[in-house]
Amino acid sequence: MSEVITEKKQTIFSGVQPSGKLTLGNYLGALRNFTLLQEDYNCVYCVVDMHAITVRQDPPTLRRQTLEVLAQYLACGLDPAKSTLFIQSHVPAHAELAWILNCFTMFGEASRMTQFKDKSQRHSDNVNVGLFTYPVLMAADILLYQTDKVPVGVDQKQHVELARNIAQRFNGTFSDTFVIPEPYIPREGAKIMSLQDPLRKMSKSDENANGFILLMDKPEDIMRKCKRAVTDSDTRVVRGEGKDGVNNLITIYALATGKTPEEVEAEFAGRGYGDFKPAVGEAVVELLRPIREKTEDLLRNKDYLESVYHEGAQKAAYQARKTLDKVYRKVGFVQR
Ligand code: ATP
Ligand code: LTN
Repeated sequence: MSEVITEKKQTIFSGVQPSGKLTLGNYLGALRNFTLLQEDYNCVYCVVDMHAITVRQDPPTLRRQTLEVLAQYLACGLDPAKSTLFIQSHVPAHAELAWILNCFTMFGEASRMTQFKDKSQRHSDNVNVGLFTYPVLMAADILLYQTDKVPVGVDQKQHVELARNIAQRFNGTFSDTFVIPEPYIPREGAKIMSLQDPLRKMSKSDENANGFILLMDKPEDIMRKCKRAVTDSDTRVVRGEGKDGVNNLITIYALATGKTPEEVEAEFAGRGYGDFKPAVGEAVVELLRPIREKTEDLLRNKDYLESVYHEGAQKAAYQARKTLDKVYRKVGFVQR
């Protein structure tokens, strides 16, 4: 008797905050991989608006940015027929599971999260409890979908590890309930650095707009920012210690053109930064052009966006509810 073995696809979950405009760092560290993964995995991607309000947001702006992130998911190639795309606040199970997981997270381990330490320094006038329990909500996001892999930039690795610890603690206390997730961090592009301060990560909340490139930046702005990028007093386009600015530009150029860093070094051998920086600019302009144009188109079609997030929330809620029901039973809540 012949037997067809169909392996169950593994599940991927990730999210992006609508806390500003997306940068080239968000794209190369996260969104680009979301798209690559959707062919081989069961993918669930969320716009995490509930995470965004851990720092003050202007409500109309938050609403607009939430749709912008969804449009950018689609513009980067995510296909609602293949991946589940939704808005976090539309699926109440996220908040519900987060509460339970709060009771399985130790105060000490939450206190060690470096993002909390950074953000509470940067927003010292608003160190709210939500900012502190942010990683627990993130664990709920991940664990609700029985996620195997979480594609993120390297700055989120510690949060995924916390989600693993919480899942293991819960499974150990009761019995196997959650799949233990793993971070999925790209080899290249996991931490794109600021163009103005290459020792800091490129961040959309940087006060200096020359430090980041936005997916929606106009070509002339991208060219200007690349030409002004901070490099070093050496002139060679090679990677090396202390050449953080150049290392970063080589990574960006390599990812934008599909070349390896070695090929980039060979291409610019004997040529200086005066040639290299505009070439990086042009490569980024071409990489982002179709994404920007597609996003602009989609944002003119609110009905379509609405149909995507409605359908996505329905699919997500079904999966999430299955896990939440199991959790409620295990902790001893009376069935409704
Ligand atoms: P902020 O910059 O305001 O702190 P953020 O960009 O880190 O916010 P998100 O928008 O939620 O926060 O991040 C979405 C994804 O992009 C995450 O997976 C994160 O790891 C990744 N990411 C963010 N910045 C970079 C970067 N500079 N390089 C690579 N990946 C990044
Ligand atoms: N904290 C993440 C955003 C995020 C996320 C998630 C990423 C919220 N929930 C679940 C992966 C999986 C950030 O990038 N700042």
